[in-house]
Amino acid sequence: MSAIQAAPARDRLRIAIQKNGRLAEPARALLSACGLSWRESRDKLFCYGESLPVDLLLVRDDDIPGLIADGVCDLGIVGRNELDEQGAARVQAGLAPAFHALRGLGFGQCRLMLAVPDEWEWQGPAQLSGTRIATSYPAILKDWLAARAIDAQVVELSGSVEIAPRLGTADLICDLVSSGATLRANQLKPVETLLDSEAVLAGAVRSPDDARGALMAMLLRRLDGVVQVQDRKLLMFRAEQANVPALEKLLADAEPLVRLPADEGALRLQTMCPGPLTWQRMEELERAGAQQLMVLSVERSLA
Ligand code: PRT
Ligand code: ZN
Repeated sequence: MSAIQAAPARDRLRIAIQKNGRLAEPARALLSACGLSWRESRDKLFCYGESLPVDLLLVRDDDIPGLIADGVCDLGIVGRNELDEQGAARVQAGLAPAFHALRGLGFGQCRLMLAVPDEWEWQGPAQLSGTRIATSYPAILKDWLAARAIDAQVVELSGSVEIAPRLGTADLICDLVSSGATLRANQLKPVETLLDSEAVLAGAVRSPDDARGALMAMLLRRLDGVVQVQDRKLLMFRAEQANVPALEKLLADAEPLVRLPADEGALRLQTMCPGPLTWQRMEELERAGAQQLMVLSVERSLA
């Protein structure tokens, strides 16, 4: 008998998500919004799906791409930074691609950036030849340097990358940035973006063609319905005809206005806005003639 046996067929879908950390809560919230619910096990590593045959595995984010590659999990929610790093490392090691991003999920946004000491005068990537760059993303950084024919030394660190220049172990760093506060606190400034990242739903390059395939398709459709409406707001207001062109200009990023007749020759207008509608923006609309403004959240939609 062969030592390697085919994995037994599974009819339950398995999704790996971060156990603790930045992506843990939003990942669960997103899957709940897709109609999934679970019974948690005592060890809190496995959650048995109750509403659908979809189970969760709670792990470290670094383990998620590997669990998909090995077929232990079908899907995972992980930062694009982590997925791309492990994907690039596989390619650099001569392995075939095993996983890819299926959907961007609209949370966990950050950027993988090069940051140099404040006192550097940044003249562009050519300046990097001969420098030492500290990072936890060596594979992405090596690809980026190679694409620009820059000969720099990559110093791999698993954490506290931002203090490497002060410790003298590197000249600059390549790390994740969101607010930029960590860089500022370490007298560093961002100069180049290698990757715009967010949480993604990742899956195997070869998706299952059994019952799990159908479950996956259903989940993706629900997920699209949730993600699409995540930041969208339905805006409703009343306006005089004469003010509509100015209001349309202020709402250039929104869908075309739906116009319904209102009292005294005025119009009742409604549109879907892609981003958050701040108080400031509502007051601006009011000054341009919008009355009785109302902003409503969209819960779900099926396209
Ligand atoms: O235990 P486990 O291994 O699962 O967790 P972890 O510590 O590896 O990951 P975690 O929870 O810190 O991050 C998970 C994912 O969140 C990352 O892979 C990114 O996709 C995403 N994310 C979004 C971030 C950030 N924003 C972020 N700001 N991950 C890390 N940071 C760190 C960054 O490394 C730097 O140290 O925050 C600091 C910079 O933040 P600002 O706001 O000061 O710029
Ligand atoms: Zn991690």
